[in-house]
Amino acid sequence: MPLVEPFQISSGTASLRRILLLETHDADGVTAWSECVAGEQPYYSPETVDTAWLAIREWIGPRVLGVPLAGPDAVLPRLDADLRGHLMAKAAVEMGVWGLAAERQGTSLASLIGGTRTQIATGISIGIQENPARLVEKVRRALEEGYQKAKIKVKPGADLTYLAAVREELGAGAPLMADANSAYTTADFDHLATFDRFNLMMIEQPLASDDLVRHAALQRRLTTPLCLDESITSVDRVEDMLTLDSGRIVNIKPGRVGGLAAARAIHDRCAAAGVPVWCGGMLESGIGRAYNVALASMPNFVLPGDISPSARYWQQDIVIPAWTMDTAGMVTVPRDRPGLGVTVDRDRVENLTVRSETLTAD
Ligand code: OSB
Ligand code: MG
Repeated sequence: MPLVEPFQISSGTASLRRILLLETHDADGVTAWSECVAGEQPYYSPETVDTAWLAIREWIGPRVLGVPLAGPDAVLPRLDADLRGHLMAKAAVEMGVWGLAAERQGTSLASLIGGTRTQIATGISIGIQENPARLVEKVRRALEEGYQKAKIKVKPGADLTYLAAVREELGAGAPLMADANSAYTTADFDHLATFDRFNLMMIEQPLASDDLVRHAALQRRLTTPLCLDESITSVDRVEDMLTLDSGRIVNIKPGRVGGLAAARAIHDRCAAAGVPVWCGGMLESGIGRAYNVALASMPNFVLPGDISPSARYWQQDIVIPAWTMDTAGMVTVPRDRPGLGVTVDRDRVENLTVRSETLTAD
């Protein structure tokens, strides 16, 4: 699916998304769609859409197909028992089982997982722009549209002048944050320490994903809270973050952590520790978005999520109705509809399909 506009982060640009979708069937013929968040290139994490395809076919599928499961909570432990990594591939399968459970029970995914909100506060994630003036216009327009937070992608060489321009033009009250996708190192600490003057809500993932120790050292030099994204792959990583004070806010993406059970556990641990969380995004289609919206309806999602409406990404989404946001920057949780709360536009999915494979229990 071509993106409405290219999306540039510190490590690369996406203009088009090859999206891996799953349609999971249970023994009674109930079906549910889910989505893998892996990108085409390993710009965000080592997984890609092709490694996920391989992992699902070779290792993940065979561990769940035809296997009686007590419920969706049983999926990740089974996959994690002997398979290392491949969390995005695992998450795609795990979330499909949650979708199935919601369909079977005739309940919304949000209520199945214990979500309580009826609306989700929404922020926008804005890629690296050609120049600061273009960024200012993008952020200005987004805040006028109602977005409750603007996340600005940064990298060395495209940070201070950009953040300064936006803060200067849009005023002290504009809800701004930055996301570096691991573009900085300890050599940049003096530089990063100057970000405090922009009064950002948070700085997301400045350092490498496996570097909780150095994130803690950086947090000691900043009053702006650090938010961890790539670093948080499990509840144990949250424990490490809390022990070390590596970050004070967590971006939860179910696709990054192995699915909804892990996302919920991370939510609960953060709530107990008084750490605010918000739901991130991975430029998902309307299918992946349904899982993010359901997750973000849980009580400790107290900051605006990267849950933009369909039109921000796609000319035409693959779900009906498309996801929308109101002028107050809220996305409505489809609590009155069973399952994902949206219908998959099968004709459109078929037209966009370049490759498909059926996996069965043997
Ligand atoms: O770091 O949050 C990120 C998109 C692709 C990969 C990584 C990230 C993002 C975003 C986009 O920020 C959020 C969205 O889906 O709108
Ligand atoms: Mg991020």
